[in-house]
Amino acid sequence: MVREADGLIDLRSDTVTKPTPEMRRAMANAEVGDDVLGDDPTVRRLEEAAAQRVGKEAGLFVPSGIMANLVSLLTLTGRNEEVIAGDESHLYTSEVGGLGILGGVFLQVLPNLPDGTIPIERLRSAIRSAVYTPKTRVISLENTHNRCSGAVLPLEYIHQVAALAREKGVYLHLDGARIFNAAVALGVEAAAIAEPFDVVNFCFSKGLSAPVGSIVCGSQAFIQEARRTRRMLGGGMRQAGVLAAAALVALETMVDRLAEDHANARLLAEELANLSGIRIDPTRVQTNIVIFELDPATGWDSSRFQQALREQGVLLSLSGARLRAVTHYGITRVDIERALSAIQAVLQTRPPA
Ligand code: TLP
Repeated sequence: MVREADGLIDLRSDTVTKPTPEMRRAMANAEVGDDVLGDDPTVRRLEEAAAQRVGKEAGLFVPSGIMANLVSLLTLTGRNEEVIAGDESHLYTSEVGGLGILGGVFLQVLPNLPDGTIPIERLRSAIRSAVYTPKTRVISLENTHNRCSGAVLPLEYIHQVAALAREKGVYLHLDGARIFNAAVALGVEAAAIAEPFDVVNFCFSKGLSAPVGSIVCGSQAFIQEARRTRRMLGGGMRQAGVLAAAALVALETMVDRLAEDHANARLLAEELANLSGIRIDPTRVQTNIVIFELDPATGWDSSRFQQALREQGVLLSLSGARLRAVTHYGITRVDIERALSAIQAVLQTRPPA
């Protein structure tokens, strides 16, 4: 990525990534048509390639990760039914309660452990169908788990949840916004992670660096219904091939390099652990998300610290009351070293009165 003129080191999110030169060329040259009428050949190619990549029959291109979750879950549920998800899930913490507002669908939240899982027995006892409760229709997992420091769910755990879902007759959904980070960390194909899920979403616009777009993947019959849901949400896009072209390049060229982001995140986490005033368990950092806290003895709270670092040219985001740094395309090892020096410099000062 071309360094911005202001030289900022932007670790707020992997969503800040800009399209690569190859993506821009593909966008300029994309063959397009009206995708709502089924006429865009580039979108069709993307949907097939993406579905194949996660081992599903079909895919549906949508504008965002949030719409991918909405399309998936509104298609799998009806009014007065419910989705079970973790209390740290993006679905629960960051999507404005859309399932309830738009679909009359209840979200039953269970505590996430720090590794992003929810214990199987806790899930088992939460599934319900009594006449006086909403009926559980879906269990939704997140992998990697954003607010759990980008944790990767163990494959064995996913299979245990899938066995429970099958036994109880509920669907299994994956918010796999960063599924390729999980795949690269585990050294497996994304299809191996996706296999036990009925429906899988992932994003092109995060670590894969495409400008816009996410995908919903599942069976042919499911995607046919999901297309109606997308239309209801106003998510049908016309000459969307210009976006799909970038997403295709993302899928083809940007997956393997995620290992670099993981190495940079690990370096950042290990060095942060050596700084007094920072609280972090670096062994939790498996992918590209580093979440840490400040020792109250430093006198800093996270939002003032974030502001002070911004003045040093380093941008972090907040994850609840904690600070978050996300590594991505365009962030180098040297940037990480510079960010660490800036963090150290701020820690050596006291916040202004
Ligand atoms: N996450 C964003 C913010 O909203 C926090 C980020 O910077 O990490 N699922 C997961 C697991 C996500 O992390 C996100 C975005 C989404 C869904 C939503 O994707 P978009 O922003 O494309 O709607």
